[in-house]
Amino acid sequence: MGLLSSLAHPEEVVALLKFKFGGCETVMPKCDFSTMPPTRRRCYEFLKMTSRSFAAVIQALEGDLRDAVCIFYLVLRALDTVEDDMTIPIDVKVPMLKAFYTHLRESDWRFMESNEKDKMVLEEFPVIATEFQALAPIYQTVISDICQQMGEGMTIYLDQSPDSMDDWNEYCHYVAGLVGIGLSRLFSASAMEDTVVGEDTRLANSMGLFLQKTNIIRDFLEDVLQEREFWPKEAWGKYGKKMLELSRPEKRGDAVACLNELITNALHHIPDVLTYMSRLRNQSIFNFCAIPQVMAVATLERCYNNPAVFAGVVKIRKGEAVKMMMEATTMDSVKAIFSHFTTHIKERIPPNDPSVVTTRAIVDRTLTLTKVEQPYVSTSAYYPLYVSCAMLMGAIVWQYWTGISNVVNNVSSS
Ligand code: D61
Ligand code: MG
Repeated sequence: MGLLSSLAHPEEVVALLKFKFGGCETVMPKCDFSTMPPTRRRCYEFLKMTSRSFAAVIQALEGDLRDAVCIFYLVLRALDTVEDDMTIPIDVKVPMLKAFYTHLRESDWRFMESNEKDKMVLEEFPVIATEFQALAPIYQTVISDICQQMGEGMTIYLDQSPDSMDDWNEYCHYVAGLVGIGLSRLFSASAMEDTVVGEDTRLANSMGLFLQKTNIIRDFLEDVLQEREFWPKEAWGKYGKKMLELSRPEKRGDAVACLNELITNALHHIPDVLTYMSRLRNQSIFNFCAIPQVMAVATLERCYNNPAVFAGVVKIRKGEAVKMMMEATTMDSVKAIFSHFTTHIKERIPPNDPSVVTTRAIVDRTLTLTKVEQPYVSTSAYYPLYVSCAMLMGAIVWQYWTGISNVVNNVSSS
């Protein structure tokens, strides 16, 4: 959503101006590329080219963890670019995904037949492999292990969509839960976080599932129009024979009921997400983990009970995103943001929605877990101020206008 949409939310305009004029250096210190070997600098260029949402938070990580997470991202993005490429035949794709991790220890493997937007990470894979081999052995082990497991898992869902809710959890585990588990092992291996962070795989998995389910819910139309079906049949099968039917205007009621059911399912990961983040001790790691999570809950609120999901991709405003990015730096402010958007969902639960009881239960549980002193301030709290400012502005403009018209009248009458 463009910048203009934030004009009606002055506190977002303030955040955008702060962001524009370097107010987020504390949250997102820029890293200096001048001293880096060319292959490493090229990897950070790949990162900026392939990830809108993770590039800045990865670059803000401290110590040798930053390079490890950057390479981890590029290796998995390269693997995913093979998975997503609908022009690669399945009988070629399956062995490619299963053997992908072996290329990390080679010096010249590359793939030149991709038609995907991120194909550069496959065409210049030797650059990524070189930087992988320069990482500390413990980081190499984690990245290679996760890449192997994800490649295996991706082959299971190449020619079938998730059927049951358990299948949905399993698919999201392979493509995102494993990322959370790998990152947590990297955090502990860097000694910047306790060993429990890397050992508690259930919480780490939930961090990934909350993000991936949010993406799958939001990207319904974009995906279904490319015949990519990631919504579980157990949910949409109640309303039609084909997932695409949900996009028909005459099916909007059913579609929104299915949407609310999946959002309700995703909200059940919030207690784990909050527990996971409450264990983090390093500020740069906390910001890195918290920012994608608060963006996700804001996106779920925007999608909840919203028929626009079936007419296009619903996004949160740029100003809203920047405001949250600069505020999601403590557990209390993260809880306040989760509480804010959960309250908005609660206010919009339709009494006749099939998931009403389950939605109310998880919403109330989340509101209990996110009780904090300082609420997350959004537009509504500033209304009185805005109204008086608007009136003042109006008065000034009116004065100015009547002044001009008097002069004009005088001139024209003279
Ligand atoms: C803390 C901080 C970040 C976390 C986390 C915990 C747990 C999980 C994740 C990030 C991953 C969240 C994935 C959500 C976005 N979905 C995708 O990118 C899908 O591809 C998944 C397979 C490749 C995963 C690549 C990845 C993503 C983020 C990372 C990372 C690796 C490594 C380190 C840090 C962040 C989606 O791809 C969209 C696309 O093709 O553009 C798909 O194909 O389903
Ligand atoms: Mg994919």
